[in-house]
Amino acid sequence: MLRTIDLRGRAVEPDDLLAAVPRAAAARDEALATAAAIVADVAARGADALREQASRFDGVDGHEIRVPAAHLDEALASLDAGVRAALEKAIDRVRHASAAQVPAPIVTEVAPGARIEQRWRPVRRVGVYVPGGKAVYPSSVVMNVVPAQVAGVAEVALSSPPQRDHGGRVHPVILAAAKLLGVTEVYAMGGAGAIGAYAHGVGELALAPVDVISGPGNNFVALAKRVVAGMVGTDSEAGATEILVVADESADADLVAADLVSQAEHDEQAAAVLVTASEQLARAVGAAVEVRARATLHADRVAISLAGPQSAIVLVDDIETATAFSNAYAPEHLELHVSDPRPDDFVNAGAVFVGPWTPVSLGDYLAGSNHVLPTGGQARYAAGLSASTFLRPQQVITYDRDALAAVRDEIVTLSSAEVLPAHGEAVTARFDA
Ligand code: HSO
Ligand code: ZN
Repeated sequence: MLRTIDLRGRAVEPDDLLAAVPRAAAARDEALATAAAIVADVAARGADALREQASRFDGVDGHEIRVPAAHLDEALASLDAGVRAALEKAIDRVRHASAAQVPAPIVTEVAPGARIEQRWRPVRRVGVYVPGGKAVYPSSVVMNVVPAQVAGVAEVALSSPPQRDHGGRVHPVILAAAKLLGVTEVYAMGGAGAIGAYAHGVGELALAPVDVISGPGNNFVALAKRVVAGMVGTDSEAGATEILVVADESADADLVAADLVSQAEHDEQAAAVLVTASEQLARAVGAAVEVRARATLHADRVAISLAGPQSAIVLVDDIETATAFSNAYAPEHLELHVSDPRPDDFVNAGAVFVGPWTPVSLGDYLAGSNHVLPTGGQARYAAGLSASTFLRPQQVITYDRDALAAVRDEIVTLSSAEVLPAHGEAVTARFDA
């Protein structure tokens, strides 16, 4: 089901490679207009708009949008003990890694008495979005909330769509994970409307506007984040999952196949790509994928994802071409199954998984790294979620008299050149007395 594209023996440009495995069509203008209308409706009509949207999109009527504390307590009390223990281990590891990644303040003395300090300031209030459509991801609660807490964010709110099968409540495992992390401001709202609510606030729900919205979501959620981007900070877009494996003849074909199938199970639009110079490995992976894809629980979804134009086995001449391909493609997840892995060469990837003992699904749950990563080629310029998503570098400047005197003339010269003499006068005034 995974087609093979043979690009060996010819000079290939990155654009040719990208055309060989095109990603699912980019968001259409029409969807952007719909997302904008939903956001505007929430801005204008608040909770009434959210109730209507829940009825229309989630098939839920008359639910409580603001989740009562008792529902969170109940959910945590009935959480399976094994799931709780696994979540706690994931929380520990993500917290450990995220805390170590918070940058320290840096003081630079650019001249005697001239001091610039850069400090990392957390935003005050964050709205986390956790999807609840095709699958429910309590692991995404961990991946969003923990870095925000570690960054020092004072208020973290969480929202997820109301579930018809759960009497209009948020999925109980999502509620339990929130409670486990001490998040008590939770809303049963989903899609673009939830993003609008976070950006504009909803008086009736006592939902104050947030400073940053984070979390993955469907196309409408991603587009709604673009709509509100001028008002609030947002994380990078995490859309349909992608895995790109670069492998050589040393790779275990069955493990490569297992990892490709693992990400294909997320979504029909998910992309699973193997790039290799080994024809033998390509054949072996193709066969192993066939076996695993048929046997797995979500075989239907996996088959669509693997048969789609976005998934393929790509044969190239050498590891250099494979590297160039990966850098042009900028995958969300990159796995290196080669005898001499060189992760430093792979500059554009949301996260890099090195060697046979580091599958993407480890990173999805327990590695301690974050699984909310840029998709759709955004890894060329965007980063995955981390404490930095919720931190801003701020410069604190302190000059003493002599340090200012030492640059007084240059300031006057530049202010005259810009015909902004009052700028220069603000400096000379300090020495006139
Ligand atoms: N692979 C997904 C994250 C996830 N997997 C959550 C399982 N649960 C996107 O990186
Ligand atoms: Zn996954």
